[in-house]
Amino acid sequence: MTIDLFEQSPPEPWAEPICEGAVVLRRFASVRDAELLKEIEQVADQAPFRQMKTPGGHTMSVAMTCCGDWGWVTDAQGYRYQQQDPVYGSSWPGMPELFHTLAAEAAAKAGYAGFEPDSCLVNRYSTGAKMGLHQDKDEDDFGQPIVSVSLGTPVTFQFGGTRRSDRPQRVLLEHGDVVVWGGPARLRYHGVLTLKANHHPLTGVYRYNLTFRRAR
Ligand code: MD3
Ligand code: FE
Repeated sequence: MTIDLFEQSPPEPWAEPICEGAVVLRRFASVRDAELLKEIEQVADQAPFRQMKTPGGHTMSVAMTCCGDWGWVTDAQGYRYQQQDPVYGSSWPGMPELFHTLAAEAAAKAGYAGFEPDSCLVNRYSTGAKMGLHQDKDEDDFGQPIVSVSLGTPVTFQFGGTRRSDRPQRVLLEHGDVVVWGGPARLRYHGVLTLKANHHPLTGVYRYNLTFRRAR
């Protein structure tokens, strides 16, 4: 018997619980990675990545764009979802079928059948970018889960409690990892440590994160 090194299939995704209500589906998005990247580029052709300002006047280190019916924005007026891209005043690009399907399948796998995201925030981290501890609370219904898809270079994710002062646990998120957050995990503080200089064959220096939400 011979072992054929050229006919190996990619590793199967596997589920890793983080806490009650949160599960990492390791490599869940890997098989569709090139298509996902193409879709991100097409979204960014219509709605370019931009570094928005927080209500406090700081420019975010993460560059963002959105697709779907509702886009998440921040400016001097505050954080909110809106249907127009503030750069051009036009609607956000439609959510690609692949995005919607992937998010719904991941949610179902985590026990949230029927998840219908109406918003996808696309975060682009370059070396040195980070996201401080925060809660996602601009959505109407916290009963809806959030699905996040990581692509490109790895990063250490921080997952805290329901108070900012709760000491966060650390989870390494790598290319293709999908996380579903719902139920008791939905309002927990979370953030992303500073992205280290790195290279990924598909994304170069970047880490992308797609965050799927039901905004309304
Ligand atoms: C845990 N983005 O855009 S996604 C964000 O990697 C955001 O770009 C991060 O946090 C990123 O708001 C992390 C993972 C995530 C998203 C929502 C959550 C974790 C969460 C909601 C509740 C608890
Ligand atoms: Fe968040």
